[in-house]
Amino acid sequence: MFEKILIANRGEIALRIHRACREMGIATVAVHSTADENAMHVRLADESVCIGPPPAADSYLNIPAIISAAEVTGADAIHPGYGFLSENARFADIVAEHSITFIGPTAEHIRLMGDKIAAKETAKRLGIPVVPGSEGSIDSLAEAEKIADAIGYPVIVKAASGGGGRGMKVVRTPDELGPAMSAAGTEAKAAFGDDTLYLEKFLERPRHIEFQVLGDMHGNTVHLGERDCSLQRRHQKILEEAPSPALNDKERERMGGIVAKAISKLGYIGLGTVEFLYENGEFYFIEMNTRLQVEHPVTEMITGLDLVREQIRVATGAKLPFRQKDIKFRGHAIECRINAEDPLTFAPSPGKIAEYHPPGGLDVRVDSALYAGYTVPPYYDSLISKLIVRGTNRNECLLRLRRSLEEYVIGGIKTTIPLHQLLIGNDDFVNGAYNINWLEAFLRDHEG
Ligand code: MV4
Repeated sequence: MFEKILIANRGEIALRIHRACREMGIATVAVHSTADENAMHVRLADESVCIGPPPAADSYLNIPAIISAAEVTGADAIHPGYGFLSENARFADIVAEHSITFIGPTAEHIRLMGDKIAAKETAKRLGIPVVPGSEGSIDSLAEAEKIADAIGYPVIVKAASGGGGRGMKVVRTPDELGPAMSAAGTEAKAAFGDDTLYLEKFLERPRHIEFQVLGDMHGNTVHLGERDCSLQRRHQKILEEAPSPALNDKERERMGGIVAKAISKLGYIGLGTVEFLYENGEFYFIEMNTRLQVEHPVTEMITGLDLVREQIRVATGAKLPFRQKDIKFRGHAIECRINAEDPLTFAPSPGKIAEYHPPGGLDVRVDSALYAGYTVPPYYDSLISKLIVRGTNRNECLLRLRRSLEEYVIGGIKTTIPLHQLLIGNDDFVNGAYNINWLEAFLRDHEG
């Protein structure tokens, strides 16, 4: 087992990883920018190293500074958390070159899944259903027109290096195809330095359903069920739940089985998430994430597993301590992402936390690095807390969520708690009757 892990992240996820390490008897090293000197993850870690000024490019993305911090503290592994360097294959390579273990999949698997075209081809080859579209990249307008005609409009042009919805254009008629390709190519070139494009049938009203997977170095893989992440605004998830209100046990078992088998054939090691669009009872693969995700606690709540602990264990070469048949899904869990933002305009609201009273009680979990007197800095992601609640069924979960949101007091700044309170009062949400377009329409209705 590792003796010391450097946590290359901040905020709630740095704390989450620290907690798993602590329980495993592993010492922790926090790294931080000058803006995070008083952060909770720095206070709790066994050691800490300042790695640069506030901008993430100079600190949490500063590879030489992070490697130096690991070397001077003698860390034998680095956990990247989510965001920042978590899906940077070059970072994973550099970590390995320094004889430090990168806690995550191999650099090759990170690289493969970072290329959305290669990821999709791989998924298809491994028996996962994909969205109909181009085989590989589209290299000319003529080729794109031919494919679009064959699959039928509307289609969507996507960037091979894409992410976060950038370099993506919906095309409803043939005359829009040329301009959409130019626009998507330009956007992708600017954002990712790569204007490779591909084309898919555009799904109008899908849900976003993702399967959690875990593999070890001995060919064992399991799926840990799905999460429904359809409630999002501008590609930022707002609330996630497990299981999906749209799936039955048979669909879950079938798709979970396909995904786990595919991941096993791929030789995938560590935690991963296979993302699907789900419409009219059909699954369509879109992407695979090769990191620990923000919403992993909803899976933990219904499986009883500590995913960070399992991730660390498999990184040491340990065998998974369970098989698929040992995984039992218990009840329902919902996570609310609480951001330091105006609940309706989403304008950032950093500043000093005057009051802090998190909720508690049975099956209520708060993952947050907040404390009274802490100042939320303006430099980073506005996620300040995750409230995760479990119930024996979805209805009990909703009642517990309503009660927990009422209890939660975060004073001094604006937060998105009121948005979640608005949501749980809505019939469509309560009925689970939503798709990826639903939240933005709901917010438009609540502007006035
Ligand atoms: C799509 C789609 C509809 N049809 N692909 C958005 C981000 C990227 N990861 C994939 N995305 C989408 N791909 C086809 N063929 C709609 C989206 C999409 C979306 C997907 C998941 C969650 C939220 C979304 C919001 C807008 C668009």
